[in-house]
Amino acid sequence: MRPIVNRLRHSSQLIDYAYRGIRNVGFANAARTMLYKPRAWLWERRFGGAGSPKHPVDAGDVVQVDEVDDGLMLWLDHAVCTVQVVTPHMLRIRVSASDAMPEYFSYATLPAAAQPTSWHWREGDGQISIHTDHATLIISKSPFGFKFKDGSGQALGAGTERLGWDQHGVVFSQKFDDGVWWYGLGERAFHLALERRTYGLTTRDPEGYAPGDDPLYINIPFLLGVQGGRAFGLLLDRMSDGELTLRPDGRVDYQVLGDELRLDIIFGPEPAQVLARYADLTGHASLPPLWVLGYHQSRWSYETEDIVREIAANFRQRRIPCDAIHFDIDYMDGFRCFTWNRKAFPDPAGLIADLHADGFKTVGMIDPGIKVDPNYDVCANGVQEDVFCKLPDGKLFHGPVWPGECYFPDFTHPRVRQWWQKWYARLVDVGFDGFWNDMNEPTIFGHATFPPAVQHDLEGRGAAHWQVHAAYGMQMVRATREALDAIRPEQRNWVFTRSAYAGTQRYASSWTGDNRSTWEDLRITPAMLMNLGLSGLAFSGSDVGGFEGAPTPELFVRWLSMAVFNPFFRTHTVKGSPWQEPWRYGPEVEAISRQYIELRYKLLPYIYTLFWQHASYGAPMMRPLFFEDPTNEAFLATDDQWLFGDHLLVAPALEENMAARDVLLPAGEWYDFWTDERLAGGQTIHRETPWRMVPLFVRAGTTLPVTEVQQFVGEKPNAALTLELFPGSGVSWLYEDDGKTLAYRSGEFRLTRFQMTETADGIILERFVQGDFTPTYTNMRIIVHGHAITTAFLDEAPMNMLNNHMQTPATSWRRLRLKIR
Ligand code: MIG
Repeated sequence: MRPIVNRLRHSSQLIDYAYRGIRNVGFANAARTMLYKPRAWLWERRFGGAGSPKHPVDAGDVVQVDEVDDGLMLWLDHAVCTVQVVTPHMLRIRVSASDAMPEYFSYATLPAAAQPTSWHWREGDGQISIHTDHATLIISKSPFGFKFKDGSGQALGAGTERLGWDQHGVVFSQKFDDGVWWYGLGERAFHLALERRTYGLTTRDPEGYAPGDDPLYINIPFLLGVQGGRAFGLLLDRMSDGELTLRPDGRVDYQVLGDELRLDIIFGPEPAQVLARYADLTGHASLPPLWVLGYHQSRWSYETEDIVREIAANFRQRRIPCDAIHFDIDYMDGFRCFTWNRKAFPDPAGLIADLHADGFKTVGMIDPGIKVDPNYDVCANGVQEDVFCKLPDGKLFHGPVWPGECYFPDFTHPRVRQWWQKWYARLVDVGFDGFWNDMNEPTIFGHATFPPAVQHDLEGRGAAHWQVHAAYGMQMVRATREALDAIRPEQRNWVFTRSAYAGTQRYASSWTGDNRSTWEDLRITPAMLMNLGLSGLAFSGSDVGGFEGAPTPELFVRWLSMAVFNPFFRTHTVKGSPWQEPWRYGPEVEAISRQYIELRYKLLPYIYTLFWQHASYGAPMMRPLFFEDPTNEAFLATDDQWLFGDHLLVAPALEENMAARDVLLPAGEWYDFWTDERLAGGQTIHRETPWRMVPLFVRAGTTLPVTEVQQFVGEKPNAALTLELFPGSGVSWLYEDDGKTLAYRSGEFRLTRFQMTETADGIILERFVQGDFTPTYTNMRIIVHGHAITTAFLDEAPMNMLNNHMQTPATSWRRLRLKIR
């Protein structure tokens, strides 16, 4: 219901969009798009559709059980099943409608995730049970079905209600507890706690979306469940299209094309533990270069060299920090990837060199479609080297996108990923620093994708497109990332993607695509980003100000101040919309935007540490309140505030004309970031929400590392690091390295643990350092919040404190003792 209502409400906008769409794609492409539909229909008639149609059948009973290395092999009436003990906290169940279990292959999971684990099994009473120290699986033999118990013995629902096959592939119904809270499932334009409804499992370009539209660009079939305060995870690792329904009674109905049900279950009980294990299973994100955490400015498109220069100059003249300018598709020559429109950009290398000299990094877009044009070298060479996807009759598949008819590289082929490298080398030579991969759902104009029968290599195994659909975008960004890593092996490379499948965090970060400049879109954004984070793809952001349409000054300010506390911080907007840079809304909004962007830059040491934590432990940077207490029902449902790392709580205004709002403070004590007021946690407080002061709170006991504002990362060597102390007891971390190379992997990093202890008359701060990296600064500034200091001792030497500020003579100190009033 909701999407339709939304659609109607915004129908004038949509008509406008459609009209602009035709104008943007051109009439020739509009015609090609119309012609693609019947072509696709003919192909489907000739080569078949998705899936392997089956007479409806159920798995049946267990006929025989064999123990194998790391689990059991079960023979069923109409299927085979394997149970693999992956780790003490992780089990993998595979059920296939075939005579023998097919070879295990997954783009999502890492083989190294399996650990030698002690386990045992028993048979009796019509049941088979498998136990590790932290997980139990109980299989009923007649009919076949299973249920789980976690480490505490808590049963996760009543078990399987149906497992079989029909014309849609696998059908599976599992009864979980009706009290389970569900999260994750990748990119969903819904609230954080997933509502009971059906979700599409596919990757798709919605061509603009509203809250409630589903599915979107990313398909991560991973659910995080919380039952009785204990968390578990379910990965339904299938790349083909499917559907998942969360029913009010706790039942989960799942259907997916193909023969195999594959379910990896991960136990916690802490949500953070599930996420850490999920990262071990599907891969950890790597540390991005530090500049990527600065502010990015984009639009579709900054169309000429002069415009790009003017945008860049404005940031510097107006002293609004900015690290990156994005080049959307119009920099290309007729949308041919790896070329330049020489009229608009006569000297790209010169332009980028000047931008570099001014401290800007540049990010260029690349789409998967390669224009069918024999005079275009990428196309000609690709045909010659046989890199493009084909139909079963051996003919090259082509379909219309921006450049007109396009061929598409088969990124599931290692040789094709290799081929991709030489073209990226060109753009790297011209100077692009980062890359942006779009349209990789893969999208064909006219709400279409590849026909199901298009052939893929799938690492030498061979597959039809419908079997790997969700991983096409992932393999594209994998190819891009591997290309960059081969071209610039000493650097950290960064690419971000619109489409993704489980495990994509190994290669790329993402953004939430074509949202709209509306309050309801802003309202849903933190929830979208948090659920992405609970699906392993935490490094993401939204188009600040909204993509489709134009934000009011108020909406722009609110969006920007919200996005300071998102992992990826970029403004972007659609073609034809008004300018959307921070100075377009008058001097007040400009000043406030500057203040928020400066706050982002001040917080970079803290934010960078969050990324290190994410890369190391899989914990998302934006954490739902229930990470504090998964038994708290209010926390389980809250998505208009979140924890940004261990120490900051942000509760932005996400509604129009909002003058004040309620804030849930988790247990413990908190400081108001703006006023230094010390507040008891475990209560709801009311806070005013002026444009300049997004409600922001710091946990008592925090040592918050901040740096001076720079106009871009690395503008000048940091002269000092500031430690902002919020008295209380607690541990804080600071991770530092050179921010750009891979030297940290051989020990060139510095990890500091700050242990703050509140005593009867003050606080003691101890500092423990590990690693070889030497930062550029030679002393530290210390600022104490919320309390007046009477005396200070640094390594027992008395120090002067002026207005709660002091400067350490060196960085080598170990212990700071403060008496406070
Ligand atoms: O069909 O490259 O989501 O960010 O500006 C639209 C043009 C293609 C969609 C992306 C958007 C980008 C736009 N792209």
